[in-house]
Parts: sequence; C-alpha cells; structure tokens
Amino acid sequence: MAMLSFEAKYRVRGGTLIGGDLFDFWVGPFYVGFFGVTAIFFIVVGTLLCVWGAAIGPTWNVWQINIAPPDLKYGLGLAPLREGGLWQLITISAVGAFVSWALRQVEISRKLGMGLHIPYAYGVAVLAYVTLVVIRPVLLGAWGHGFPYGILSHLDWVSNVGYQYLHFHYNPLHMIAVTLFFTTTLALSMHGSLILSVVNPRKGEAVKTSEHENTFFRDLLGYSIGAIGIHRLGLALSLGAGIFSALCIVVSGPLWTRGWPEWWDWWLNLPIWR
Ligand code: UQ2
Repeated sequence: MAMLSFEAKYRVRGGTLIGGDLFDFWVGPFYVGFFGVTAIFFIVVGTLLCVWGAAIGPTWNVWQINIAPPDLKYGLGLAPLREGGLWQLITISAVGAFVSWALRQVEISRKLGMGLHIPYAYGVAVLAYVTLVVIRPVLLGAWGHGFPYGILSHLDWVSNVGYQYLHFHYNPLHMIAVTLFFTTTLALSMHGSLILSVVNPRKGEAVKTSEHENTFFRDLLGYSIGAIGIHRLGLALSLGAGIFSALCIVVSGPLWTRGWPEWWDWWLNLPIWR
C-alpha cells in the first residue's frame, strides 16, 4: 500500500515551516520533516520516562502502574524525580510530542495544498489534554492538580474530582459536552450506516449514489444535510465535544469551587418567584 504507483506524484517539495529542505524527505511511507524528528525524540524520551516511573514503582501490573504528579506543597515549582518530577518531565515530553505531531500535520497539509482542518481538529484534542495537566493546574497554583498517569489511577482521579464538586453532571458545560459526544455518535452512526447501505445493494444491482442518500433522509426526516454537510456537522459536533469538555473542567476550581448542583440556585433565586 505504501508504494502505490501514484504516491510518488504527491511527494512534492516544500511546505515546511522550519529547516527548509533539510528534513524534507520520507522514510518508507512516512514524511519526516523537522517536526518528525522532534516528535520521535519526545515520544522516545516520554516512553522511557514512563518505563522508568513504572520500574521505581511497586508493581508491573499494567492496570496498577501509576506515575503521580507532585504533592500540592511543591506548587508550580519543580519536584524531585521520584516525587512528581518524572510526571513533570513526562508531561513536557507529551506536550512536545503532541505539538510536534500537529506541526507535522501542518507541514504535510501545506505540502499538499490542503486546508488545515486536520491539525486544527487534532489541536482540539491536544487542548483538552493541556487543559487538564497545564492550564487548570497553573490556574489553581500547583502541578499536583494534574491527573496521574496510570490506567486505574486516572479513572480514580476523574471520580474523585467529580465528587469534589458533589455531582459533576450538574455542571452545565459538562451537560453540553456530553450532549455533543452523544450527538457525534448519532451523526457518525447515521453517516457510516448510510454509506455502507448504498455501497451494498441487492445482488446484481449497481452501487447507489448521492441521489439515494438524499432521498432516504428526505423520505425519513423531510431533510438531507448533504454529502459535504454531514462532514461539516461531524467535525463541528466532535470539536464542540472536545472544546466543551475542556471548558467544563477548567471552570471547576478556577471559577466555581462549590458543588455543581448549587450552581443552579440562580434559577431558584430569580426575582420572578418573589
Ligand atoms: C445526509 C447526507 C449524508 C449523510 C447523512 C445525512 C446525503 C452522505 C447521515 C443525514 C443527516 C441529517 C439529516 C442531519 C442529522 C442531524 C444531527 C444533529 C444528527 O443527509 O447527505 O451524506 O451521511
């Protein structure tokens, strides 16, 4: 697959953000570029730091391995390696790798004369992670507010932080984020099933076209959003899910410190009830 005959046609020079022609080459199917080099560097360093963190920990059980952020007493300073310093270095490596990856996407998009939709979309996922381990901890004044790196430990963190605000599902931004996540799965299941249905006609019949796609949903709902429209909707819904997820957690603490159910007291306190 990697060496399809037409692929060479798209291996065009240029589009780099930094370094000119220096790293403008491919290794097998992979474009390298300056940010391919930095991505590999951060991925290798970050992974080795994770293995180191596991090695000095009490278990090799993959579910229980945990690399915790520093104690709150270290504030926004550097912590000793075994007391959260590893977590800090791993976080730097992760952000370095994610940003490198996004910029490599930008270089490839520019090279091909495409829009920057892919790096922007990926950037929203990175933003959600950065909100949890950088922006919110900085706003709260301690790296200890970041989440721990471990399969079960990060789940416990989510549960504990949720209960810290009594009942996180009363967070209005969380409500919007959840609604966008569910609507994303609805839109993708509608789109995926529609496409598979038109390319799988009865035996002996030709594959159906966009006329059938539009007609199905006009018959069913009185409306078809269109072939490009469904992709715009899908992108908007999923980016919205990521953005509102980041918003719902970044306001928890920096802006609202009490239980989220209490936030709704504004409704009971409206002057219209007096
Ligand atoms: C559509 C269309 C597609 C699609 C889908 C629809 C031909 C191939 C799934 C239908 C989508 C609609 C009506 C929007 C639904 C709205 C929400 C918020 C889920 O019309 O065009 O292209 O894949």
